[in-house]
Amino acid sequence: MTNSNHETDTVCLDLWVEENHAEIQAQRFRVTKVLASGTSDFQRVDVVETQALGRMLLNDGKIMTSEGDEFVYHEMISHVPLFCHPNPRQVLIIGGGDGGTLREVLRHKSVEKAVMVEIDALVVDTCRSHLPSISSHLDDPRAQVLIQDGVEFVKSTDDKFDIVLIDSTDPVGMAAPLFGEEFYGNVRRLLTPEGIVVSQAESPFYFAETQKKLNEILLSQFSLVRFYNYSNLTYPGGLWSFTFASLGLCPLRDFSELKVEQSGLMFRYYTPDLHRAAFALPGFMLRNLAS
Ligand code: SPD
Repeated sequence: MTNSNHETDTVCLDLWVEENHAEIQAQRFRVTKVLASGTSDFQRVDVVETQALGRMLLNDGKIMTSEGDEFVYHEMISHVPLFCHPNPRQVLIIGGGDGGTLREVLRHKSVEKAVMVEIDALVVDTCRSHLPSISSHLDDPRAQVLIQDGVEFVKSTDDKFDIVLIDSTDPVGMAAPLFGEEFYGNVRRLLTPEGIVVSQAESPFYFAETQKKLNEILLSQFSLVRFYNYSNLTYPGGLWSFTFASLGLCPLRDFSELKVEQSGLMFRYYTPDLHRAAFALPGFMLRNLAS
């Protein structure tokens, strides 16, 4: 851009990422740099540097994770089930291409093998290059990273797992079957007798119908189903949920605070008190799930 004296003006870029919810509201983050943008057969994948939360991964414009608050989600999806199971050795992660869940799972010494099944190689490659603190354990000797459709994997594998973690995007497009009955029937088949499955379960404020449906599907497959909540900065509404479903193990009765202490691990969000408190649900959510 030039002025009448032919001097160069400074062009000040005012760049933001904006994730809108249901076309009626949105949240924005100021972007200082675009680090990577690409399109795969499945989606558009971006990593941007934000002023507020560091580097941020977006799939099709939806915020997946940020350096600033990823620890909340990744600790809560992993340590809640891993500290309830008596001896978690084999872990399966469906989705989770950024590697954050894998990183947390591998902090547990009992874990002999963690298989991560991510459909989109572009997500894994982009996070490897631009989100090193999150993707740091993709090459761990105990990790097996498969680029494959998780729905097909659970249908066809004969392997058994103590813990299955569904680290999915929202239930639209290719992720929709990850919220379906057939999928959970197959997950159940893969579980060892003390097996636990934990799933990304959206927001109690904005996705009450999704939570209700997911609860019904899980109850049709598992003898114990509970929801638990966490607070984060990047997903719309702040308060989000996971489901905990098992063939018998209870997230409160079978939770071992001693195991947390003996692990010697230090967490940024997860604590034994928070583990228990996360299962205390607001009244509107309890009523929705019971209705
Ligand atoms: N609305 C976004 C929900 C995305 C949950 N998955 C995040 C992946 C982090 N590993």
